[in-house]
Amino acid sequence: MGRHISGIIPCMNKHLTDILREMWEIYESVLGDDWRALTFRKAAIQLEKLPYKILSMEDIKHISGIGKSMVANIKEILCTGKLQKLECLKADAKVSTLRHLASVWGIGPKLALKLYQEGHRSVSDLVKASGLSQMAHIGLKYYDDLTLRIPRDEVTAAEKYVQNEGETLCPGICISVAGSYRRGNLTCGDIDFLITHPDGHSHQGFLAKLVERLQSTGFITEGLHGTYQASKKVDTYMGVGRVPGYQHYRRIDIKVYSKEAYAFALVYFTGNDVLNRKMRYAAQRQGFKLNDQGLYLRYGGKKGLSCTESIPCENERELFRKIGLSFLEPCDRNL
Ligand code: DCP
Ligand code: MG
Ligand code: MN
Repeated sequence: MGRHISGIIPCMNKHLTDILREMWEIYESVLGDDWRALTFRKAAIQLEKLPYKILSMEDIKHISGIGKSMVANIKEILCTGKLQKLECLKADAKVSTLRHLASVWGIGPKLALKLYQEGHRSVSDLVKASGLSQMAHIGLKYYDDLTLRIPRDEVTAAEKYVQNEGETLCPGICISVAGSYRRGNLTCGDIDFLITHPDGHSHQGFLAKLVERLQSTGFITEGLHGTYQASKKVDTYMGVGRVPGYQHYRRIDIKVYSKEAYAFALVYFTGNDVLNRKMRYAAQRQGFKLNDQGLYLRYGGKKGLSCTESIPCENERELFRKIGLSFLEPCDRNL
């Protein structure tokens, strides 16, 4: 099913989904209303998967998971070609300004609102703003490039490049790109590197060395290290870089995990986030707590304490099985 979304089969229902996607985007990144965002998102993605074009309400009768008010929205779009709610939101000067401010990497709905209240109205005058995070400064500096989607072939080139540099630094290191790229999407928002070492110890301290190397070759131009906690089994870097031979600067995430945590990390970091939420619920139903580092047995009910040692999982299939879900290929994880 994910194939449709990744653009291999064109979407038959753009007349509906463009509007639903815009509502999703406004609720999520401007209004910070995650629940409403999710209802529009689910509907958009359901309709994108349909192999036929919806022309009348008859055509959506059999689709599950679309509630009453979403049916009303779809009916309105079919009849009028528009959604009044969206027209109102777009006509609202404050909403469109917030949307513009929140288009900067590192500026979420809350910060956008604060900046708005301080009188900021455009991305170009944010350089004068005080109290921006380091992330937002990077987002501003590379603003034009970071709003662009990344074609798949450029991500492939990035993966090869970093694999090569990594191998030179630490033979046997395992580097791959997860996220939307691994789900097979034709364009990506960023490049999500996931790293481990099969020997069980060489991953330790590798990230700092890799970042230093990638900075010296000019691949990474900017970035922030996450705070490393040995207890957390993960080392993180978020930055901006440019693949040799390519024009634009891109957002880069790098995460290094221990061999034991890798299967959990691979599933989590491949996503998508809706599947991650579904997997956490499934785990809960079986009496577990699941995160990007492990699967932990709970005692004392749903909200009870969980064990500190993870149940081992060699690979993704084993994890799906242990929480009672059937395995999904990465290309089928665009839920
Ligand atoms: N993730 C998550 N919840 C979040 C953020 C991320 O579960 N709030 C997981 C699922 C994502 C993965 O991490 O698929 C990578 O995060 P990205 O934000 O890079 O998202 P994608 O790679 O899926 O999409 P994009 O092409 O926009 O980068
Ligand atoms: Mg990504
Ligand atoms: Mn990412």
